[in-house]
Amino acid sequence: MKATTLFTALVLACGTAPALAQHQHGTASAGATATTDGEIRKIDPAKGTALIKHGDMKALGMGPMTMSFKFKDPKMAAGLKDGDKIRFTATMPGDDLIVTEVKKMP
Ligand SMILES: [Cu+2]
Repeated sequence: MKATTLFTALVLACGTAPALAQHQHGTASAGATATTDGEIRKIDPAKGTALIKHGDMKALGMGPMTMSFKFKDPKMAAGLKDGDKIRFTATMPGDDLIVTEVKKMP
């Protein structure tokens, strides 16, 4: 019975791992992209960056959170402003999250 108890403990330990891993940004495989809904919290058109509250991005190893993204082309930030609802695609070639496509939602 001791072995069963240990097994159960291991299963429980593994079961909690995904929740702890939610804010790690190192689990995406090369070339992975994720498309999700988001809301622009703070956009910086000059730098081509934006703080975005985003939904699930499982392919990039992330749950919903608010974080900073870089636009692939700073021109993509044109026409977007704080508070805008968007649908966007991002990839993570290195340490930075890069927005490759963005569409403003009505
Ligand atoms: Cu994130």
